[in-house]
Amino acid sequence: MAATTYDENQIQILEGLQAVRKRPGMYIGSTSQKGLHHLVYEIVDNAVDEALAGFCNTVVVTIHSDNSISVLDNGRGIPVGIHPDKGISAVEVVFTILHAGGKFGGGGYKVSGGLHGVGASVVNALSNWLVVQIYTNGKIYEQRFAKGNVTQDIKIIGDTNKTGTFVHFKPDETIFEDTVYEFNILKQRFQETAFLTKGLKIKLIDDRDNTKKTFYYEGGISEFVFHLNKNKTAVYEDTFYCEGEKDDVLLEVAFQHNEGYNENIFSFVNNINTREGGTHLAGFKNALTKTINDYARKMNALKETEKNLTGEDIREGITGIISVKISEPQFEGQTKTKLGNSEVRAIVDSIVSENLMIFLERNPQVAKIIIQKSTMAARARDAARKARDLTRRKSVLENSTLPGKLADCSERDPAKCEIYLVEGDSAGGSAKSARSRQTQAILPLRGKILNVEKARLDKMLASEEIRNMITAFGAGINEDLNIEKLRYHKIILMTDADVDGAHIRTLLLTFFYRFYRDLVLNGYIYIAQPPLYLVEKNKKKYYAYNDRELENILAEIGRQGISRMQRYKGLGEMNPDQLWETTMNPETRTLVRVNIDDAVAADEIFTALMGDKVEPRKEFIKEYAKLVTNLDI
Ligand code: TTJ
Repeated sequence: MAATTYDENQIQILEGLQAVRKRPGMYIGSTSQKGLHHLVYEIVDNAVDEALAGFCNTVVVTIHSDNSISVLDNGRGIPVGIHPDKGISAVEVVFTILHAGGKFGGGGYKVSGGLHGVGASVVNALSNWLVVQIYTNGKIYEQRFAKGNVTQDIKIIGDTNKTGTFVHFKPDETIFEDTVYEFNILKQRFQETAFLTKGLKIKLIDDRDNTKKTFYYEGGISEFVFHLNKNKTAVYEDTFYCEGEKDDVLLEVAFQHNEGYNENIFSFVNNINTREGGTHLAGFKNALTKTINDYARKMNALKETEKNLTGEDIREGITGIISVKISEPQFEGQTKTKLGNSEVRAIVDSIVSENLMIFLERNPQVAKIIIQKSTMAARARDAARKARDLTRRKSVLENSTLPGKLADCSERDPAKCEIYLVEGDSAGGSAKSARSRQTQAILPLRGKILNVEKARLDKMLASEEIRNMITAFGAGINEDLNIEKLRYHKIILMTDADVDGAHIRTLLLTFFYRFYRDLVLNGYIYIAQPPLYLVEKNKKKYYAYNDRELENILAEIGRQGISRMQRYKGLGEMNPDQLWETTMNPETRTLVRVNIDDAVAADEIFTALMGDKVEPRKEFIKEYAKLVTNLDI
């Protein structure tokens, strides 16, 4: 009887993992670089869970020379005994049954887990080989797999006085398009995880070039806020921090204001970045507005006749983190990164309200600064509103007269319309003659368009380039944004393939991230991919979009008899026909859709480059020169 059950289970397991290998994208999003890195997060998240449960304080992630990955923790170790239902070891269950992670052990939260949170079995299925070792009961246990199949049953291979789990795997190169790990991508993620899991040490080792980084933050998200504000000038020293728990919702909040005008609040649920916010963020915002106003009234900083400070004014220049851990998160929204659990709102609201009032009473200096800053923001906003109502508002946000520079398309269905934002008038001219008039609109942008870092929205509206974009899009901006009115469902950035082009693209992405975030989340923003090289041989033209492609083309057609080889410096060097053929023709072009992570990266680069501190700018340019070019997506 037991044997029959085992067989049936075996068949189910094989079918399950086979399904993963057949449609990997369904389980890890994609098989590109992103999916490849996702495998590491899936494994590390298990160790982080053990840390959150309080049994582990160190995780070591190693990128080996062959681009295999190992993850070691010092937790209790995955149970090595036979699983009661399945008749196989718990280790084997974890690595061969879909969604098995955290199903046993009971108690505690299964809180982490990436966007997909699919578990170690998916990593196993997509690996050429995987070795797991468990250090427990004085012994080292080991089991091996290949493409998800057991190749060595669990066995004792030695003695140890440690406890922990070690997993070493090599992603299957027949499944992943890219099998080279990037240190900086993993570094970014694990630094964030370390900030969100205070007291956990995450060590990242790159054996390919002996790079090492260790992330450990005793102060957790307080240090995260400090880190985010490091290129800015804080207006008070003590970061607000609180933690609390109610009805199985764990909460941590930290914030600090800086001299700038932007609101930068990052929210997380179970260590997952909830880019679209949700009930936890709403609860926090409500508590902040209410408590600051209550305090200001109590202290007579707001007179009876004066109006309340608005949330927007209070959040001007704020940098904050809100992190909740809940056992059954419901994710909603365009990118499934919006927390939907309604009970969380009131819990966050009450914990923050209570702690913030205590903080303000203990730190009257800080309270005073926040109130003053908010009052100034309110005045500036009021003045701007009045000016705008009189002059610009109508013309900019409600006016339907399209900008003179815009060559609009004739189609009226936004779903079929695209607008190219083109760097420079000359490339703009080429694009205008090249385009398909029915569906493609062209808006040329001149020079460096704006400095959104230092400007409030009202000041930005003074820029003609900005006003032209807003009017052309036809959907308002920021809080007034109405996506239904958007005139184009593809907004395509087309800039030169040089440093200036990269800069303008960064500026535009930052602009969209800050003022048109919903368009980014909806996937309406794209980046055109003009070719980098033209090779001509026997009157035939070949275009290469990167160096590798150029090599491939040269290898294929041979280097003899080439009549022309050109490296394009700007779009202006292409005639309209070439521009159409290579970059604008919907049948043949490639567009890269901008995702929210690209926009966040642009915003970070931009803050460092344009913020008010000089030193970080120098540092940044040195350290991240490479990244700026990488952002050329
Ligand atoms: C489960 O409940 C009993 C004690 O051990 C718990 C557990 O599974 N702990 C655990 C799992 N610690 N570390 C892991 C783990 C670490 C890595 C790197 C990979 C995987 C799949 C699990």
